[in-house]
This record gives sequence, structure tokens and C-alpha cells, in this order.
Amino acid sequence: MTDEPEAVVLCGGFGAARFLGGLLGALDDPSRLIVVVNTGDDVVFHGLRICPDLDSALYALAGRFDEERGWGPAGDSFSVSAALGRYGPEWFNVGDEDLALHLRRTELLDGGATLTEATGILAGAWGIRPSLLPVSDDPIATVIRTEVGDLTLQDYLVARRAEPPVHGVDYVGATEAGAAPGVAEAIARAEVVVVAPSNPVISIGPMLAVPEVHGALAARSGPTVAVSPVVLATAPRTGPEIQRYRARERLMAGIGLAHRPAAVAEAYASFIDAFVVDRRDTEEARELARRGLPVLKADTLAPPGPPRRELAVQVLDFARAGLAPRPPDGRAVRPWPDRRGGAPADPDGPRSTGTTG
Ligand code: FO1
Repeated sequence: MTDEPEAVVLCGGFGAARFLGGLLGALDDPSRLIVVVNTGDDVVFHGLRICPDLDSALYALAGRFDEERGWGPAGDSFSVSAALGRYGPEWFNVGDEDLALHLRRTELLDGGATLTEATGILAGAWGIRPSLLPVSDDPIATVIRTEVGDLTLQDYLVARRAEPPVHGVDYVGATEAGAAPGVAEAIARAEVVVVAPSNPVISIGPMLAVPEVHGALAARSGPTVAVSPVVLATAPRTGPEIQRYRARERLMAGIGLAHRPAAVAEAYASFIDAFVVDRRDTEEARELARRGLPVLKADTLAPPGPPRRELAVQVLDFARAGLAPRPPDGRAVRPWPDRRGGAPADPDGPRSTGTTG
């Protein structure tokens, strides 16, 4: 038994919530999992501090995430939201049970707790065993620069349904923000770090824009593996799936990234050792392998239950294959090529994920 984290997962909302469900079942000791979550899309609504990505991770770890809707706890009702509609249009729909979480968080923050402390108390109330950490206690706001002006993320994504063409993305406050207590240490010490299949622009980008976070990732000696959120071979089907797909396509285009797994891998080139693509995206896997990146093909769209647990097992096993073995002469040997600390593999390739401001 060791205190070292077995795994750190960098998470956004929906894609990460799906992945976390499988991961919980794949770990022997869930208390050795540290879940680090984006806060760039946090919003104050009716005076309440809402942290959509932290909440998705919390509900996923509690086994309550509403996967069909894509946010909030499954089985929630919307009576308060409907009642509020009497006093003016409600563009953001907060469920009744979800409301309790935002009320309690706001109360804790108003009472002087940091976001890290408040999140620990809320996760504890749900009996969650992994550590759930915001990426930072300092304010970070993802701002989308569009044809109709600068928009906060929720304004762009929800109120405007990700329709305006995107010119760029700013992570306001990220450069000045510190990593939350425990985040940089966890990244440094974890056996494996997994970047969840989350939107690279609005979920992972804001976290990478925090200098301590990117620094800790780039300096890690253990393996870091990212799972592609983009699957080319399967078309999105449901309304929310189509909406997420289109939003990701527009946001990636807005910062000069093609909407394909290889472009996500390029954006992460300064800190990942290996990449996971969907098993159906064989051409992308071949292309990445040609560039010298170790690639795992897996069912990244696995449904809940044993298939999703199997995906997490495969990702963890793949990442562990990158743990440096201890040869008899004690020399450090990296089984994977050392890709860190340098420029992206292709200097003419896509730009990094967004700009900071
Ligand atoms: N997404 C929507 O598309 N419409 C909503 O009304 C909405 C409400 C909402 C309330 C609480 C919460 O935690 C998330 C909510 N989301 C809603 C999801 C959220 O806007 C985004 O999906 C994430 O910010 C992106 O990760």
C-alpha cells in the first residue's frame, strides 16, 4: 500500500464523466485516484456559483450523472427552473436536486471556504472516495471571441447554441492563476496521468493555460496518456451529441485545429507520451503511429457497464506500459520516446489550444 496517487485524470464535463464511470470500476483502490477538473466554464447564475465540470465529475463519481442530458443528476426535476420562467426567460436550466448543490457550494464559498475546500465537503457528502480537485482556486474564465463579440462560455454554448463562428479563445486569469493545492504535486507523483476524452479547447485548454499545471505535466517522469474526444468514424446521433460535436468542431476551428484525433494529439504534444483513438478511426491511428506516437485503439464510445470498465482497464494498462522499468544497473529507461518539453512534432502543425489573457 502506498500514498502515491495511482492515477490523475484531467477532466472537463460530459466526456470525462463517461470515462470516470468506467475508471471507478477499473481501480483496486479508488482513494488513490485524483480527479482534476476544469473551472473555466464556471458561472454565477441567480447569485449561485455553478461549476458545471466539477459537478459532472461529482455526479459521475457518485453514479448519478445524467448521460442522456449531458449534465446534472439523473432523474432530476425542473420545477424551480419552470417557476423562475414566470419572471423572465430562463436560458440556463438548473434542476431541483442540482440546485441544492449550488446553494450549498455558494454558502460555503461565502463563508470563506476555498473552491478546493468546498468541493471536498460536497464530494464527502456524496461518499466519493477519489479526491476531486478544481484545477485552481483562482478565477479562470473561458471567453469565446466570435463574430458577434466576446462571449462567456455558457453564453456561447447554451444561450447561443454554439452557432456564432469562433475567431479565438481566451482563458482570462489563467496565466496569473496558481494550481489548486495538491494539483501540481499529484501530477508530478502519479503513476499515470490520463487526459480524459474532453473538449481540448474549453475543457483541457483552460487547465493547460495555468503555468504550474502545464509545467508539472511537461516535467513528469511517469507516463501521460490522452484519450481522443473526437471520433470520426461514427456520426453523432442524439440532439445533445450533435450539439456537442458541432460545438467542438467550431471551437477547434476557431483556434486553428482540424476536427480530428491527430489534431488533438498535436495540441497535447508538449506533455503526452501516448494517445488513445477510437478503434474505428484506423487511418488516424496509422497517421499518429507514422509520426512516432505510441497509439492504442480502443472502443472510446463504450456503453456504460463492463464495456466502459474494459476501456478504462485498457487505457490504464497502456499507460502503465510506459512506466520506466527498473533495470539491474539502475539506469532510467523510457520504453516510449521522450516527447516532452519540446515543440509539437510537426513545427508547421496546428497552434496550441488557444491564447491566454
Ligand atoms: N447545458 C445546456 O445545454 N443547457 C442548460 O440549460 C444547462 C444547464 C446546466 C446547469 C448546471 C450545470 O452544471 C450544467 C448545465 N449545462 C447546461 C451544461 C454546461 O453548460 C456545459 O455542458 C458545460 O459547461 C461544458 O462542459
